[in-house]
Amino acid sequence: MKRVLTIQDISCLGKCSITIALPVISALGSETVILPTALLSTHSIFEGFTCKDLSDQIEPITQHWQKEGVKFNAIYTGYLGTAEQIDQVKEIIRIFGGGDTLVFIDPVMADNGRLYPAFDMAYAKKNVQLCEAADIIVPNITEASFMTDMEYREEKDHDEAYIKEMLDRLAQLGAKVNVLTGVSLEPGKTGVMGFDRETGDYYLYQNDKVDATFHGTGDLFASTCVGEIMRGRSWQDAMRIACRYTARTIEVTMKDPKKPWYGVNFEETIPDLISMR
Ligand code: PXL
Repeated sequence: MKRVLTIQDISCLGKCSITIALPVISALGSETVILPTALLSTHSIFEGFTCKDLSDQIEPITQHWQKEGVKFNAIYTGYLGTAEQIDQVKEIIRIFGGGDTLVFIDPVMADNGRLYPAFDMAYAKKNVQLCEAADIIVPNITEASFMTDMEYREEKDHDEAYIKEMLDRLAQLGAKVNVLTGVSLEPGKTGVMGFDRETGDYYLYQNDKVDATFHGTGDLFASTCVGEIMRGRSWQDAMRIACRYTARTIEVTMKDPKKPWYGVNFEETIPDLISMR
């Protein structure tokens, strides 16, 4: 069985980060090891969330794993807390990465043109260093605009030249596969475009756009990609399945009159995910 280490926060309530990664990657058949970076009462879009930084636990936990000789098939990072934690994660990648271990980085920090409440521009720039250490990165357009110093454009203003330039600039940071999420190259469509720096290939996949934004969908997409790659799929197939699964989950969530405002009903669609091709 493949073993995935995921490094991100625990938002006790909020359906994001570890509370999505753990069920989704496990459902796709990999053992999921967690390294929580912080403990929050809710995700940071709630007013008044509490946050306990867990940076001081990272070294003792990983030292213990080293003593136990633990190895990972993938290291997947999402929402981290501070610039210092990015340095800690780089060290974890140095220790546990290398060989066939996939380093999958979702530089979670922003969306819709704006940084999340806990972050500043210095943190956004620091994420460049994390992407340098990655095999695959999956920023959204906002995150990529901060890391590449390009202007942020809304979906209605995307065109192929803008997306390809952003992908080329991301590739210069160093990852082999660079994937932009939230790409819209046709009216009424949304999806992802990826670029493989080694082969020079681009890959575009778009779904019909659902006119709503839901929290946690980026984490659902990234966790599905990691789980599918661990199942042996190519990055292109993993992205396509992750897009379809995320879109399906949004559709199902929209139909629920009692849906929570803070996340999607992925619990309802996990059975579909397992058989998706
Ligand atoms: O879904 C990304 C995410 C993860 N963790 C926390 C967040 C967010 C997005 O806002 O606040 C704590």
